[in-house]
Amino acid sequence: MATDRTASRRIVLTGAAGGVGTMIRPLLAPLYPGLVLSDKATPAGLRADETFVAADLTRPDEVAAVVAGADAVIHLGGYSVEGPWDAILQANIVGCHTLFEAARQAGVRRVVFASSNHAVGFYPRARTIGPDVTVRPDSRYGVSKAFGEALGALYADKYGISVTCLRIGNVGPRPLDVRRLSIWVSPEDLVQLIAIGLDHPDIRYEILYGASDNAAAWWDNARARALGYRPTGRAEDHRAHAEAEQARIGPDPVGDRFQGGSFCSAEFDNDVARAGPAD
Ligand code: 15L
Repeated sequence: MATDRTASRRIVLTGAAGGVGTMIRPLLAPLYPGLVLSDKATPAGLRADETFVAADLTRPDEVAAVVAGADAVIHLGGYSVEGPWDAILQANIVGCHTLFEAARQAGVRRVVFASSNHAVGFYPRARTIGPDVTVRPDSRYGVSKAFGEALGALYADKYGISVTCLRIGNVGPRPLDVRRLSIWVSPEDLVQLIAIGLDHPDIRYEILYGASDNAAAWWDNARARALGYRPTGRAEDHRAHAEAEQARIGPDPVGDRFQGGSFCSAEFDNDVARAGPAD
């Protein structure tokens, strides 16, 4: 892959103090020297050679200060699970718009947006989906991620920002349960996808799945592979652990049917046969 990776690029990581930010910070640092970390709170274990700029995503002045002079933004910031509407609205909808708008005004060339599998969580597990399916969010959180994907498309098409939306499954050292055998992504593989978003010369607007090389995958990630993605994590290597954990969790008649799992069954008040796409 020809890239435009250079040492002089200023790259901003929002949500740097969160769970995913904490896992990928040390992997990004050698690839992107001078990475600027941002969050509301100072990340734990901030080293002297790391740069941190505090910002609340709902404060345009603070976000503008963070992205000033930036070439690219990795946007992990916001609410990362289901929550009350007002919290999701502020952090993920207002916050995402504030980020994209500040990026546009600052002349940022690329944004990698942390979307989520929960934008499409109501697809049944029996179906393999690609990046171009209609969104079927399973939560207010999932709706906010679908919003972020749509906003990214607007800023790509109207303002020429290169935008990569990663529909991330579950990031961690290994899959936590049977559902995660299908959607797990190792921190290393996630960084590989982020690097494609930051460096690949052909990206206008892409939706890619944030998943490792999982034999039980529900997602067709051929587009990511065409862009050079070569995942090294294999969920099957951890099957025994995932199945043991699953036995402790027990059945979820609604969640077990859909890709979004417990995000689908939470607050569920429908006939299960009427949920998700009809076909
Ligand atoms: C997500 O989008 C969440 O950020 C994460 O906490 C997990 O719940 C993950 O999805 C998942 O689906 O496992």
